Amino acid sequence: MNTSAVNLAAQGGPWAQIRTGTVVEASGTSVTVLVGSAVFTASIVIPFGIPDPSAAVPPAGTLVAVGRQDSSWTVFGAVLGASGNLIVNGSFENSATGVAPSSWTLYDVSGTSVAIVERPPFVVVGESTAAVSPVSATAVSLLYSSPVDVVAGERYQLSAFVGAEYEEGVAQDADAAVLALWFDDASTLYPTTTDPDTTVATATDVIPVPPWTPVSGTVTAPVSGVLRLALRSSLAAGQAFFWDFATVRRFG
Ligand SMILES: [Ca+2]
Repeated sequence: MNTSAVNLAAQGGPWAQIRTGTVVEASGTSVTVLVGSAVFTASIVIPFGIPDPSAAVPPAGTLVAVGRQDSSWTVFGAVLGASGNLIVNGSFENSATGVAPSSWTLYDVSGTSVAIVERPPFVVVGESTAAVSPVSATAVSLLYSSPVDVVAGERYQLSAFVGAEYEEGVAQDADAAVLALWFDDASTLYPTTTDPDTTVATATDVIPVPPWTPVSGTVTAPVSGVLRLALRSSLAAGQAFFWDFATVRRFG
């Protein structure tokens, strides 16, 4: 797991710092939040006059503002003006096991890969994940999402979780990345893009799942057109990736 983002997220200002993150899981009066490439537990500020504290707990997927002082993180509330998840089937629940995930497209950058829905016991959200594995000796692939209409200058948060599976004796050095792909319109497919791909976040030498490795970051749309989130898997024989909980949100 890339720990530099963890260190960055925990780096102290003179007094405190504010970040934007996505709620991964809500439990009681605390939540698990994904910020950058770090996942941590945060407590919640309850507005005065709320009789039931559990009503103030944001559900999974909510974009929230979190603040840190010393070692404790606190969620102040949902970010108003932020969109919900703009891509279809980001949790890979909409297809049967063993078939290609619906609303996603696989592109072979090099070699040949296959992407199918699997239901392992260690999902992030729901019951299903997308499993990507190489057919050739080595392979680099992009599994990219449904289209999202964007306006130049708007900011987007892209995130996903990846986990690796390695056969016995195989090097544990598979690399993952989340990319933003830019298109003229919703019907154009990769590699017919309008702008260079934006690498939003990377994870090198992804560790065996569980635990999952979060991969997330923000991007500003360079043009008005269409954005698709892409999950890049760089794999060799005996290596495979699971992907889950992919999101694209507009904010700011
Ligand atoms: Ca899922």
